[in-house]
Amino acid sequence: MEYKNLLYSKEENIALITLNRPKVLNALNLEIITELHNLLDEVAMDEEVKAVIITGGEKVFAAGADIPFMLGLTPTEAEKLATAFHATFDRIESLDKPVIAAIAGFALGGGCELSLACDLRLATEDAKFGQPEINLGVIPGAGGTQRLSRLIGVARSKDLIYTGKIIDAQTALSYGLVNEIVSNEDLLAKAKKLAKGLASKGPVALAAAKKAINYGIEVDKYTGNCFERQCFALLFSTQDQKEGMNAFLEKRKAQFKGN
Ligand code: DAK
Repeated sequence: MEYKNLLYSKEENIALITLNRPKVLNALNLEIITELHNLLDEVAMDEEVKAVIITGGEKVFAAGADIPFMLGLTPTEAEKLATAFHATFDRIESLDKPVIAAIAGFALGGGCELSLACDLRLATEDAKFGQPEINLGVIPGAGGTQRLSRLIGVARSKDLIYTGKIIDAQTALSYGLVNEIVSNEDLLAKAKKLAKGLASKGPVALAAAKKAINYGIEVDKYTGNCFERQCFALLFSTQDQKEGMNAFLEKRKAQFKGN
């Protein structure tokens, strides 16, 4: 499928999705969000793909939702837009493959929220994060109030969302908002290396780990632990479990097949 606002390529088992609206710093409108959703559906069905990278390229991740696009929305239209954003970001979370956000430059507003839906975040030294919606008279509308507070805690989320302040990569790292800081030149190479490492793991076990963490954090610990046990038990029906444990005993690298 052709995408107007996205670049898409596959390298071995890795899917690389690049936001491609450079003139507006990859601002997110309904069209790019819908395209991203469709592409994620495509990636979900592609058995060759074992890990996904979402990036905005070398200069900017995304400067937020498209402000001119939002300006004249009625509440009903805003709700429709919010539903589309939520559906796309939920699709990242429900994708049974790990998704890495490779972030250079600004990840603001909806751009920061997009990164929050990903499993892991790599950021360049010059990356900047924030939820500046308050300065536009609104609040984060694509899951930011929920995902940010789950990831970095309520106090820091309130600080970012109430003040609209922008933080640098080091601060984001200290908050646990990003997993690692890398140099600008290394961003894509590091993201690919990480993705390839994940692609070599058992895909069924990785998908189970993602589900157990993502669903488990939404429920009480007892329910989460019950769910974890079921995911764990189910993995004993896979060839990958036999392969992983036999490989350990035979002192060789496991060759997982995803079944
Ligand atoms: N939307 C549209 N265009 C944008 C944009 C944005 N968010 N951010 C930048 N641009 C455009 C600029 O207008 C400019 O276009 P031209 O003037 O050249 O035509 C071009 O990108 C380059 O930007 P600048 O000239 O401003 O570049 P600078 O390097 O000087 O500044 C900046 C970079 C990122 C600091 C600045 O552009 C900026 O402050 N941008 C806005 C950041 C922001 O406020 N982001 C939050 C947007 S609100 C919802 C879903 C989601 C959300 C809300 C509701 N529902 C569906 C209901 C989320 C809301 C947001 O994300």
